Amino acid sequence: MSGLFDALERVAGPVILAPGAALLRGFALDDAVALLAAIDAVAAVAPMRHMVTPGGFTMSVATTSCGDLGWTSDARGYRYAAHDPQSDLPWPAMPVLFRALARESAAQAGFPGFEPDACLINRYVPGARLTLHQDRNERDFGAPIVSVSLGLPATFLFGGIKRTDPTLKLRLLNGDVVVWGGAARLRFHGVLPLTHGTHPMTGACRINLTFRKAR
Ligand code: MD6
Ligand code: FE
Repeated sequence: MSGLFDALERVAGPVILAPGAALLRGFALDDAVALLAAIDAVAAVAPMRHMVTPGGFTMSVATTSCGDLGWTSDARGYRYAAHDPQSDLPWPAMPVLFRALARESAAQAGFPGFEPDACLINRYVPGARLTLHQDRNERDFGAPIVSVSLGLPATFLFGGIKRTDPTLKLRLLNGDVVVWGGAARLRFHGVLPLTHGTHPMTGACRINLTFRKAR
């Protein structure tokens, strides 16, 4: 039954979450196997690692990047950098499939012409979470963010422009895409601790890709 419901949501098109924010149920499903293979190739060059926040906390989520710029965090702050600080090598190139999926997703949600220069790859194991935050390290808030969920489901928190605004809880499944731009670009959001489970494609984890135009 849930399979049928998912399929119906897919043909129904974008679900508008707020002005500027849309959920594209299953939009990346046909690409999931190829995306995961490409993620493995990126992680072979730029391994997933647990970054330290400026406040000194080690993140429960493991992170790597591909594209011209990668997202990094350390005691000095959050920023985008052209090199992986761990190896001093440039981040791996963004796979063509990633670029195409990001562009098509953004267009579906009303943001044509999206050309991401950074893709942050996050891996969640059971218990890993992302506290409520805004994505504001990018130079230009005119471009949206495209977020692709793979593997185990997660509960996504979608808040308002103030940290204390009420949050909507959204279950994100393998192949779901969320696009975030315009009036929604600076909304607070986060991910609740991942619950235990195994997914046929990823095993005991969830992987999230977020595509950004960082400069
Ligand atoms: C995640 N995503 O879903 C984390 N940011 O694992 C994000 O932090 C995020 O999904 C901006 C826009 C969409 C997102
Ligand atoms: Fe975010």
